Amino acid sequence: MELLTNFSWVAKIATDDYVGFTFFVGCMAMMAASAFFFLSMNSFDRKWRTSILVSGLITFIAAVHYWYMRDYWASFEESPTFFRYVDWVLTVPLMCVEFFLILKVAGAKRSLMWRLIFLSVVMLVTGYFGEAVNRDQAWLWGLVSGIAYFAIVYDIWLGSAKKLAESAGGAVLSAHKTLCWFVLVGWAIYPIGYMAGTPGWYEGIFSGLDMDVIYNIGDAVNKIGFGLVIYNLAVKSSSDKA
Ligand SMILES: *C/C=C(C)/C=C/C=C(C)/C=C/C1=C(C)CCCC1(C)C
Repeated sequence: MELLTNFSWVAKIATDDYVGFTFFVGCMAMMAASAFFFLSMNSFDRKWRTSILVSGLITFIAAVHYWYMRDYWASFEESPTFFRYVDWVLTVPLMCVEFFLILKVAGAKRSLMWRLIFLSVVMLVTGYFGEAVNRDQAWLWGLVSGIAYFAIVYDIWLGSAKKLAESAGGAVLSAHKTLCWFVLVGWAIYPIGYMAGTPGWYEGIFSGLDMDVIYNIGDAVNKIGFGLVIYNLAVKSSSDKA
């Protein structure tokens, strides 16, 4: 009986537990966004359905991982680094696929998609090594990760993806531009979280910031934001024709 009364399926979240709070709210937000994207999918022109489906998959995969991360944090009060990076390694390549999908109308090739996917995987695997495996050298892993990140930024802002977006013009070009801003500014939140949570010469600059809170804010902004940009593109280009 003792055991039964002390055992509970839900953990308390203290009022000052910002990590626990943002895991909880993040989980709910990702679930709601997924329902929104999945349910709106069929009201659009065929050519946008895959893009909206992928938006929903991104937030859905995140919702499932947030469910586990919320629990992990509640049980151990430790960063759920492993779940975090599994989530990212599935969802960030899908965000790269979104660039390819919207640029397909301008003749984007699969090679663009694979290049962005490859760079994003390099960025994340090296980040994982710095955060979880070889923390003493976190700055070095972070640097390599950052180079891969800049290669992505270059490709979409100035490289081949940019040229395709320009030839597509109109709503596709403006959606592409907004996604570019998400990658440049929204994704830059992550290296700040990384520096707040790993040892290195940069220690102290971001002290007072909590790595998990920063990552959780970044995920909500970027994953749901990306999806809404695509949603908006589908709305615009469907009403253009009507
Ligand atoms: C939904 C999840 C997203 C959009 C995650 C993005 C993650 C990054 C852009 C991470 C970047 C990193 C660096 C550029 C250097 C330090 C290590 C990372 C992995 C935090």
